[in-house]
Amino acid sequence: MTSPKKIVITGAAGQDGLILGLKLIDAGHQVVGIVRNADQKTFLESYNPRVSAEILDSSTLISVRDFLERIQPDQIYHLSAKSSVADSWSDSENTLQTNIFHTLNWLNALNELNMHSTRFYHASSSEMFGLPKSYPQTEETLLHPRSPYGVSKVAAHHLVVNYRESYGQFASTGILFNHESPLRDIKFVTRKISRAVAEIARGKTSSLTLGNIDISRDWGWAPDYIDGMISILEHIVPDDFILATGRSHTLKEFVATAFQSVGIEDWTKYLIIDSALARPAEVTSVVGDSSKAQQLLKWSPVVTFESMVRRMVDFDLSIIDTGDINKIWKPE
Ligand code: GDR
Repeated sequence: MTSPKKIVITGAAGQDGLILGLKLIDAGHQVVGIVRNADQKTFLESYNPRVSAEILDSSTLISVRDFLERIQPDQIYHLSAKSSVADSWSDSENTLQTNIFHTLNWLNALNELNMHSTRFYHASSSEMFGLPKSYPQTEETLLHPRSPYGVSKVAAHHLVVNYRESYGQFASTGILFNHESPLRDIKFVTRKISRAVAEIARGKTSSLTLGNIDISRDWGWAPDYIDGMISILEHIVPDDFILATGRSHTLKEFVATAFQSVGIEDWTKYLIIDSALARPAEVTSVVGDSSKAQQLLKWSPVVTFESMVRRMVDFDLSIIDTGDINKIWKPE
């Protein structure tokens, strides 16, 4: 075990923040979880009472600076972001403001306070590759984002690298491909599917409406990726790492696997395609090469695609079967 540290998580009430908080507390660390509002604070406190939840507005440098001066953390996982790619066209200004300038405030505050050895992790994204020039994508692949969200992540990613190179900030990035769990919100497609399939299996609904099902993604199991994030920040030097499974599946395959997990083979009759759900520009196909993380961090994903899909559907079935609609998933 590593020595106990004071660790800050921004976006502590999101999927990754919740799982990370549990893992860091289990490892004996002191965790301050930053959230946006009182509802999120109440939620985080009930999910993980051992995390100290705080509301912080990171839109101003002064508020981030004051927070850092008071807390003096050893590590910061900056996960907070406007994370919906689909919403980022209609919410472009907010997406860029939040994802770029809030990240910049953390970097500038650390620099002004001379906290260059405080380890900073940035949640970079496979959405930065967008329309890739080569397959599979590595840390060297040219970036070509396809959404305002993707553009915001490219800018923030480069800022983190730049502050590392300019000021010697211990700043690392994890370029994570899609990673899922039953903590996903239903605005993301995997949970939308697992929820609908469970409802169809129990006769509670009769259809699943999706946009483009020909896209493919490199989907992995979120808790595996959180282990990777921790290894990235524990690595001896700051660096950039892709976390991915190296296998891509179409959305159609995801849907088929979800239906098959409840014994439905003839699933096409439940599917409705609505072109209104298609995006102005699409990330058609991405797949990551995580060789660098495998070699330097000894990281590799454990849970398979089929097992991930089954776990998500099983959890949504358990909500229906127990009638506990407020049930929130926790990793075992
Ligand atoms: P993504 O995740 O955009 O990859 O970003 P999402 O689950 O929203 O979409 C995946 C793909 O599915 C297609 N799709 C649909 N998507 C949604 N949400 N709803 C639908 O009904 C639907 N039908 C088809 C999309 O067009 C898309 O191609 C996620 C987020 O978590 C980001 O924050 C993160 O950076 C990346 O993963 C890696």
